[in-house]
Amino acid sequence: MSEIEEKVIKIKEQALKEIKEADGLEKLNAIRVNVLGKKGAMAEVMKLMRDVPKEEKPQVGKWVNEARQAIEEKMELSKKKLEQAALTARLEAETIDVTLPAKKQKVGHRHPNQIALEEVERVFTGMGYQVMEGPEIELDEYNFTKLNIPPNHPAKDEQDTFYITDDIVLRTQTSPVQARIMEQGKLPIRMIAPGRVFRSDEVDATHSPSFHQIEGLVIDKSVTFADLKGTLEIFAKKMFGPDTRTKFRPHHFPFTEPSAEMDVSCFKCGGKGCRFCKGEGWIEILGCGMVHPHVLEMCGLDPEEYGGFAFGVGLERIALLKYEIDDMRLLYENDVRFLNQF
Ligand code: 2U9
Repeated sequence: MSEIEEKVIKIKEQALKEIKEADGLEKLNAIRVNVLGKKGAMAEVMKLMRDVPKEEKPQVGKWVNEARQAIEEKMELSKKKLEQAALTARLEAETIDVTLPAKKQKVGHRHPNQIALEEVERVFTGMGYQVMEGPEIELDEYNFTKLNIPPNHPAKDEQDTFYITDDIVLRTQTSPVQARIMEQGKLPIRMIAPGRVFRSDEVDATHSPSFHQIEGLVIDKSVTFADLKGTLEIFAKKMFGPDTRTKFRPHHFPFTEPSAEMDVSCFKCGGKGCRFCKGEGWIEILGCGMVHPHVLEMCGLDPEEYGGFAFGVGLERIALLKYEIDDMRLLYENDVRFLNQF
């Protein structure tokens, strides 16, 4: 066997072995460059052709070509196999089992105040009321004077009211919203005003310096106390269940005359008396009354022509009752272990 033939066979054997062992397309490519490339092993052999006698050249050429062909065929085969394997691996990695249950998205929870607010709003908008909002920073005049709370009235005491200046306060009630709407003079009025109010109170289980009220106002010709009672009875039944009974007790507010507080029969025991209602059978829910003629006048309405009723509920009080929460502070701490329960 000639030296050249030996070389060619060796290169071929070595190349076929490496191709067999190649585990990726990059390796295969490297073999191609090293063996068949311009500066590869076969090219080196071809350089030796110069010294081969003319009559033997065709034979040597044949060996080289056969070796090249064998290597290329093997390489092509190996390439196809590796490509197929890569494709199979990719498809396996990308396989989706469409029968698997969907991942549950974590969604937030509505705050109990928000749930209670939306419920109250639903009841009143269902009766044709509009929901109105106003500023939390108010003129003393709208927070107090126009609501028949004159200077030196005990409710204005520094202890209860956050003053910004002598004339400007953090509103202590949402009533100034209604006073402003009345002043606009578009009648009749059927509205509720929900919102944050501020009072200089110490924090405890039932008090906070900032809480929420929902106040209501109806102004029209010939509105009676019976309208007030009927409306608030419907509210109580929708809010606390159809068997809820209501009781009106006389009370006093500067902005209404006559005034009352409304109790509902305990929705836990139905009125027999239990721990929830402290044995009373009744739970105090809201304050209400017929708008004081003096308030109507100060808000630009003629009390001879127009009259109406108003009411006020503490939103936190409703939320605490409805969800049997015994400490108001839980509503402000935003502890997710608490909030997740709603
Ligand atoms: C205008 C005229 C009258 C609003 C009213 C109450 C009775 C009331 C309290 C309930 C618990 C406030 O959150 S609370 O502390 N409110 O009892 N509020 S009548 O009367 C108005 C409002 C606006 C122009």
